[in-house]
Amino acid sequence: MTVPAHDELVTETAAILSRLGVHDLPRTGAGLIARSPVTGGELARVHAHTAAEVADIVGAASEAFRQWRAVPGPVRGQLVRELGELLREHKADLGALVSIEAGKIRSEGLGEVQEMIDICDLAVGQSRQLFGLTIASERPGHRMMEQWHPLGVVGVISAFNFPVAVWSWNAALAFVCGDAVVWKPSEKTLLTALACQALLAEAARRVGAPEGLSALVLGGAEVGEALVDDPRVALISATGSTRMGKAVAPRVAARFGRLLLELGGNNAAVVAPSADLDLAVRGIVFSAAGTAGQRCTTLRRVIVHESIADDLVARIKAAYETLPIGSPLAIGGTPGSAGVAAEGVLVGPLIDQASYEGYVAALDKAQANGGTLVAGGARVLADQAPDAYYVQPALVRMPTQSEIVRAETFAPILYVMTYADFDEALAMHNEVPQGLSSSIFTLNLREAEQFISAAGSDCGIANVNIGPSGAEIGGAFGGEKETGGGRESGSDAWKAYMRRATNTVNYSTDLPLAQGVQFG
Ligand code: UN1
Repeated sequence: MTVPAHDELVTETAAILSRLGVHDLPRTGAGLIARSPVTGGELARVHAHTAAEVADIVGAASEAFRQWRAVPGPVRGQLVRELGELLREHKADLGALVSIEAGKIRSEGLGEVQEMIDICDLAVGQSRQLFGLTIASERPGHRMMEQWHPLGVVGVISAFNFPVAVWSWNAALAFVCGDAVVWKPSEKTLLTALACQALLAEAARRVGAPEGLSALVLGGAEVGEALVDDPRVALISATGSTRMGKAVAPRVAARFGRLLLELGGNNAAVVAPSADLDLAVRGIVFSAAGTAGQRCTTLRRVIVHESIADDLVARIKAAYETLPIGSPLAIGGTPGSAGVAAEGVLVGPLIDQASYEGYVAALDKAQANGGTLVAGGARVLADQAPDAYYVQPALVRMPTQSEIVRAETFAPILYVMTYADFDEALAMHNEVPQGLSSSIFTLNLREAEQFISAAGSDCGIANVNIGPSGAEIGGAFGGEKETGGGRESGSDAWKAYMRRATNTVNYSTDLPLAQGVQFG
């Protein structure tokens, strides 16, 4: 697989950005550096905000919120409808930009934009369904009800690995719920954020939404802290590592702000003796090696019955040994070729050197803990792209679920452990600090139902005969324990972006008090 020449990548990126409404970014000078993991080279420079600028942006967003909350929900939905239309129109370019900046293979870059379109569709419908309840009052001539009101400014902090979809899950719902959004994207994916903001600005212009309703703040920890600490930000929705969550959560809690956390996962698949192994292997390989192991839902642990373990491991190993690794896009030759998928490539690069170092350190530790490397584990293409980090997905058999297995390493490493009885498998499954996604491969109805029951998987997502990654947006997305407890996207996740008011209305001529209290 060939890695494109960096200069051609830079030219293509500038052309794509311009079609998306982002023009003339400098290549040198002050500011934040945008890079591509495909080549490891620099793409452009981007303005870095100061804490004072963040405060001004939040101020403008608060002002926009005051106007926007008075716009009827279904009318607010039109903003998101326009965004969805623009995303459909620009899907090829935005998907290519995701591949360039996050290193995703072509179909996954496009898939991420599709996820944005899907949440826009959902949110537009939701804009007509922002409903509360009517509740029976104990008092005659009284009616009790609840309403959902717009919340305020929502601060969105997102990670590099879903550089555009996670923003859209939050933003699409927040806008229909009547909120303003200030977004701090990962410093590793600045260009995709600029492109989304440009598309949103165009949608806002078309519907006449207030100035400042959607804004970006770009920079490092100082910018993040300014956003997190600002009392005018009603909700912080943060996606990233558990370490990041531990830094953000106490600061927001200290000012009684609301939190929606989507943190680390350590997702497992239990593979039972009755499993359809062909299906299980396909599910496992996609979930573990797809996105180069850089999804929060990536499969990191297989807990397989001892009677089929050797067979399953041999099959995963065979699949791993033929996985095409390389540049996601076949850039080069003809202008405009950035949208062309590199033939057959299924595994793109890691995001950066630190990520590669984490992969190497985890594999060393696993082997020091008695693990056996069965497949993969090496860097490739270093001769062609010395500044990029392409690695073979690694398959490691572990004697026990040791410390390194219990930690989330954001790279393609799959640990395999065995079990003898089903209760042991469930106990091992839940015996990690994280609780995002989970899966079981079995044709045994009792095992399947037990796995998704109250006494089964303790994760926010529990699947049967599907791997743990690749959730649809219609369901609530998120997890328990160190994953942070937040829920985004479908089901009733919209309620996180609104505040609930309970109203009691007395339409009688009397004033009965609740609980039978007599006063005077
Ligand atoms: C993430 O990795 O932060 O379920 C989100 C999935 C995707 C979302 C992943 N729909 O894998």
